[in-house]
Amino acid sequence: MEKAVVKIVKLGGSVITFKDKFKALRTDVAKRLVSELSRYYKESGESARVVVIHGGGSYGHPIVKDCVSKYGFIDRDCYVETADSMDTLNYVLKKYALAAGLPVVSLPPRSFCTISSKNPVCHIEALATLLYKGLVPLTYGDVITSDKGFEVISGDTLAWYIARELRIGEIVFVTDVDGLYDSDPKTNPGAKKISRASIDEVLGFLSISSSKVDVTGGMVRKLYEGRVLGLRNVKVKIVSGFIENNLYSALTSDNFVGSVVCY
Ligand code: IP8
Repeated sequence: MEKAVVKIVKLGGSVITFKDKFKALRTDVAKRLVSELSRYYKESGESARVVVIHGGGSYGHPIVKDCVSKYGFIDRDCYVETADSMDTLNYVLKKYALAAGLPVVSLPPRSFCTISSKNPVCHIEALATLLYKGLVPLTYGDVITSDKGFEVISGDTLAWYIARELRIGEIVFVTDVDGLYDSDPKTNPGAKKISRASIDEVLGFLSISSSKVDVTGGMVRKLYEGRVLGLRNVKVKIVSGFIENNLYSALTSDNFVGSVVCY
């Protein structure tokens, strides 16, 4: 049997939820994205494997933000409330994925990751075993224990970490933007879209941007993290999740609405 191609797909929280509306799911978008994943999975047969990760959106970030602004840290109650809320979001997505025929298995990171001296340490053996048996591990940004107490692990961090450990060559970040630009298109009408570039070129363009309720950072951190973790020979696709069939196109080709960043 030929070696399977493994891809990681991170469904951004701002695509699958309404970020400004507490615990509000974009039901149609979420259902469509898992259907596109399912189509890719079924058509690829044995030749493709996929790990799906989702973000927190309005099920995770506002809760953490609230308790960090009140107490300065994530306390036990906040940990439990965030974990419960993330499980709720995960449960709904899992059900949509199963209904679409995608054989997902949920793996909450709080049960296999911790943070030690600021670094995530994840035991991904079970995830890898499920993946290579043809199932689709479904994991997510979560609250996890750390040597300091409780912290958040972003779905982006998980994506990079799993890619590095399993030597995965492609990560697809499904986002609410239609690609990367050399400056902010909201404030600069002359901003040019970057269709394909190296990570060093991209980091030269992008400046630090912050989002109101995103406790784990924005696009710069997303892309920079892969470089910090020393990823090499990885193709990263930044894909708009709001365009029908765009995720499917990104999974099957380089012809999609978005940007490709080479590590
Ligand atoms: O949205 C964060 O995951 P992300 C998850 O992938 C929580 O950054 C619990 C805020």
